[in-house]
Amino acid sequence: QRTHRIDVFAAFYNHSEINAYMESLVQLYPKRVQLKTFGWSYEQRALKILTISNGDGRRNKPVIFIDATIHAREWIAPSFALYIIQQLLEQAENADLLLNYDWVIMPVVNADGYEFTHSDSRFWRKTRKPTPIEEHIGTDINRNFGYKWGDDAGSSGDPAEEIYRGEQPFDQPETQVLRDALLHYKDRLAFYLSLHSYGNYLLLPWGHTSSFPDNYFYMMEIADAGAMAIIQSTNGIYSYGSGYHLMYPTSGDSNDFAVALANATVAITMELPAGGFLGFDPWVTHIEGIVTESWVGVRAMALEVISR
Ligand code: ING
Ligand code: ZN
Repeated sequence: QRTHRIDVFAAFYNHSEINAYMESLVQLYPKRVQLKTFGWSYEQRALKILTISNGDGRRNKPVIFIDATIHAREWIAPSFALYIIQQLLEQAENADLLLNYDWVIMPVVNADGYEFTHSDSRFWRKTRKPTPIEEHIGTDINRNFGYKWGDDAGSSGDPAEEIYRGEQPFDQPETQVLRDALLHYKDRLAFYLSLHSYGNYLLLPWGHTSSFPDNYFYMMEIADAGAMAIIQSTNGIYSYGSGYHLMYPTSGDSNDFAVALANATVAITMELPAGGFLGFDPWVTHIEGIVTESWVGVRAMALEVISR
């Protein structure tokens, strides 16, 4: 049958194109790819998660879990997720990454917001579910997780704000889906990577406090491997350290949740490079450079995780 192919460097793709592409991968690689709808967005879009293996039939390998598009306007993130999928499926040189690990990839978490950035408002960040205040729509998924939710600084209770945390932890269906997916892989989450833009940062836990998780120095070694590989390949510069110290305090984010409640050994929020007018909107002509550079970093981090 016809399979739909995506040229990652040629365009930004919307939610339904990305879902159709993932469906086509199931047809193309039936032994290596599984696609599961983990739930639906507020506007009833299917939230799909792709699992990639080498097809050797071994079950319950440790997992490298990658999500993108928690924030709608950060368009380079889903493009990079698609590029990672193609690298794992099509490039024989990446077979070492799949020998003892499965990769689980969710390219579009905030499906409604992402569609809205294509149809209406390019710089929308939040979901599209109404809030108690009629004129304000949307919640920040990365403040809606139920670990240290609403703790101190780092989120807002005001629906007008871009970092509005919601009325309750996990009151957004998209947050519930990502929570359930992470908990599904609990205790075999070797590496959780959340793709955002922008700023060239590798953000480690914690976001909610100035202190550090027990294995912070191990996480720093992983981040260091990624940053060093990137600087050697393109001279691209990444800073790495805890989100709290390097950027700003955040509470209720997915990174902290993954480590605290889903037992992720390493959690990194990768802030991809800026582009375009406002940082979130790189030109199509910049996609290739950004995703190929970023892959060098992610590959190096994965190899460092795998070598332990
Ligand atoms: N930045 C992240 C945000 O959610 C972040 C920064 C994430 C900091 C996780 C610490 C932990 O605000 C963007 N660009 O979304
Ligand atoms: Zn973001």
